[in-house]
Amino acid sequence: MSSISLREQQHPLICQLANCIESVWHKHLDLSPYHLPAELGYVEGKLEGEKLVIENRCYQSKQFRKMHLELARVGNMLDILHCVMFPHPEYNIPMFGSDLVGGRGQISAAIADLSPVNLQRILPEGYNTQLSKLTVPNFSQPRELPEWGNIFSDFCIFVRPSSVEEETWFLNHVESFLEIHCSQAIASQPITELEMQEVIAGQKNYCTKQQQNDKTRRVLEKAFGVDWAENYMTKVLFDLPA
Ligand code: BLA
Repeated sequence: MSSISLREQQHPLICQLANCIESVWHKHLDLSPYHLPAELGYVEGKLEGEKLVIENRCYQSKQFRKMHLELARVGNMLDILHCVMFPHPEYNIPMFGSDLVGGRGQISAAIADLSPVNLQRILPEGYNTQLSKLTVPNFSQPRELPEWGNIFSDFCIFVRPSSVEEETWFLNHVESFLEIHCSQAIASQPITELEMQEVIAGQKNYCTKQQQNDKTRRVLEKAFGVDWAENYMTKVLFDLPA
């Protein structure tokens, strides 16, 4: 099954965001394929008797070591979009991350951020200027970040969209993040070896914190087992540069 068909079966916001992400990527960046570890591009398992299907699309570009878009579906119960753009550590640019989790017609978690990768949690000036100009939509159901969520910036959006209108606000806001990210990234200059060490530490901290997301881990463990989940979370979802 191609990922177009999985996408079309998923919640409309997931399908729209997946299309949006790929179209902004194609518009700004010179993409080449990124090969995931063998056997992990398309996977199927069983979660409580329901079929869990995971489909991955992965690219790289001059500024980004790995641009990962993942769609997952558990029977008719759970629809997931997961996306992370990992910059090459020779660029001091943030990590874009987004997760949409929903089921039975309702998205329960919609999160997107451009997360700083230095230990002081400061975004580059150009990002700050551009992001500060965005109008933050007035979502009726904001959500509380978990403890490990201190990696996210002040611009992070984490909500339960309560209507089609709010879903559109979320979609448009993430599109603005991606437009800002791609244009800032293209304009950014490589950093020194010393600065690179700090960026690598920041990316490592980001991944270590994301690996503490028990809600993601539990879904993967129940479908594929503890060892498979650990491998997937550390080698596919949140791996570190070699
Ligand atoms: C929440 N992630 C969740 C939830 C589930 C998953 C079931 C709970 C939904 C809810 O509370 O309403 C599951 N997410 C998955 C699975 C995958 C996935 C199985 O991506 C497999 C690929 N998560 C990310 C990224 C971010 C992220 C990139 O992968 C943010 C940039 C955040 N997901 C995130 C946060 C929560 C969440 C902050 C809420 C966690 C909590 O409330 O404890």
